[in-house]
Amino acid sequence: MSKFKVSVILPVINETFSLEKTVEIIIKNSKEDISEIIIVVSKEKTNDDSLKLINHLKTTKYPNLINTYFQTLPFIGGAIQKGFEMSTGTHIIMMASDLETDPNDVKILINLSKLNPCSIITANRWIKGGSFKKYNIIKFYFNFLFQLMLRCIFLTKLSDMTYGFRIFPANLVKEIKWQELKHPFLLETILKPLLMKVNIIEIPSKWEARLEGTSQNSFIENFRYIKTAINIRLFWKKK
Ligand SMILES: Nc1nc2c(ncn2[C@@H]2O[C@H](COP(=O)(O)OP(=O)(O)OP(=O)(O)O)[C@@H](O)[C@H]2O)c(=O)[nH]1
Ligand SMILES: [Mg+2]
Repeated sequence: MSKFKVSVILPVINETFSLEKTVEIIIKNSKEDISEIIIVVSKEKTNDDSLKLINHLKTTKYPNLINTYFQTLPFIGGAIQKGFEMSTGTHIIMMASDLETDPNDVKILINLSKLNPCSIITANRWIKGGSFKKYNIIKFYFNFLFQLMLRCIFLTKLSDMTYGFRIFPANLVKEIKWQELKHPFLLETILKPLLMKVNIIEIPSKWEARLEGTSQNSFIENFRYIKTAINIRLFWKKK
């Protein structure tokens, strides 16, 4: 494999200081391993304050490290798929820019990925050392039950398949045909590799609710995850 380099994908809608802190921590801890930070924005939805900050980060604070793209497909899945397409590293990190994916864990993902370059390393809020802070209580119980259901359907010991915070070998994400555009995309990115028997390693991670902006995922949309899981289990075959 060529020299280990990571492309980090950050989708942005309404984050400012959270995005800046995310980028700062990643660069402070892992600059030598990062080939680029790919910020993906929506022409219709990303707000002006975020766009202004992104411009400042790209042109003044971290020139040569940040690339920005407009997504061509809608929603979070469309944004991350754009990042997958544009990434040039040997490995790709998928995370958020709202600080709900702790940027301090990025160096742990990278270090483990260096030791296991063909594996996916994925963050898990449910295992020892992981946690939820200010998570909606109803979502918390639903999330737990859903993970249990997924474990039965996919015969796996993984226990946080809906958390979109992981590092992948780039060749893997480029060879899979992705289908979801909304939040269930985050689940799709673990279920398809799981069916391909890719080795998946979990690390504990602490989730904490965002301090600015709003989630793009409505409560009712969470039920779409079930349809995604069943469709992939029953009908998906890697060509
Ligand atoms: N470019 C782009 N970014 C998005 C889109 N939807 C969400 N994001 C970003 O992706 C990250 C995660 O999205 P959230 O809407 O907070 O969803 P989540 O935290 O995964 O899910 P919940 O816990 O259910 O809110 C955030 O940094 C968002 O700004 C989108 O349509 N386009
Ligand atoms: Mg969020």
